[in-house]
Amino acid sequence: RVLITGGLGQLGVGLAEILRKQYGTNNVILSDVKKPPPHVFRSGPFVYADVLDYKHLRELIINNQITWLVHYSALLSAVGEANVALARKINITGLHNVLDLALENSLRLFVPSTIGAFGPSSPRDPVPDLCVQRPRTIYGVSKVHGELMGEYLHHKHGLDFRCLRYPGVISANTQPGGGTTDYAVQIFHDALSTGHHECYLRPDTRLPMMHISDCHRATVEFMEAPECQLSLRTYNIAAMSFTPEEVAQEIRKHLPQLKITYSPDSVRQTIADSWPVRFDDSNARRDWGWAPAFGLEELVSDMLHTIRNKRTNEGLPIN
Ligand code: VAH
Repeated sequence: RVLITGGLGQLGVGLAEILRKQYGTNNVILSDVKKPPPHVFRSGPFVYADVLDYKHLRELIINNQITWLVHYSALLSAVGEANVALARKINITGLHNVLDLALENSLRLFVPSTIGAFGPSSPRDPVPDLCVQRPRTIYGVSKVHGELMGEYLHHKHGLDFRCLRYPGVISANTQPGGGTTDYAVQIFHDALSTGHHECYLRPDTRLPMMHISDCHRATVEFMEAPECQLSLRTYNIAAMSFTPEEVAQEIRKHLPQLKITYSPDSVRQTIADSWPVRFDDSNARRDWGWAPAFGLEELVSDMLHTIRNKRTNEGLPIN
């Protein structure tokens, strides 16, 4: 059975849907520290679980015979900078609870890392799997710590720790929750509603990005890969890198009237400028056959199509 923490964030519900198709609805349990919308309860088991409550998490894992744990609970980049104390608690103490429980119960543990695990002194274009990592956010620092702790427990005690460094994830039906790459989701909603997007990054800010279905497929394929194929425990995965100007241009092929104005926000611009421009994900491609399906063209047409349908179903006007 699979337990997903932080299940009500950008990624949990979609990942649960895919895993439930493969392993059965009742074998995938979503959890989070807030009440889910009704459709989440209808789609399969949900439990309240706080990663800071070690005893309750332990009870959940044992009583539900959990064998895989996907740990999505975390405060992401800009959100974390606005609440460093909470980010340190959730991203580090919460992580340690999960690591200890995974070791004690021999779980296969997936913890995501991020482009944010690199800093200004890392190679940026492209950034390899193994290089200097001196991130400048509490999010990045906690994610590097997660990579190091997971690999330490793997090498010392055989913990089946698996970690993918995600790019910015672009989704139509769920909100991103980090703040730095989130413009690349908002621009699609703005294009179909107001026709104008105000971007908090400079037009030339290039960042690695990925369509949410590629992100989910990479996670499942990686979790299912035989251990003997993994030469690393932490891998970069990539699909594309684009700037606000480039994604705006691609959207204009469908909606020529799209206006984009720029008012860079210094906090998020500084974070974005410290992150890699492109990922080198050749190890993931070689070891476990990673290959993205969505490039910028496919991403833009899928996002516009999905959001257009959503707005029509909700009776909202379309620009
Ligand atoms: C953020 N979307 O902006 C998240 C993600 C890699 C970026 O972590 O923080």
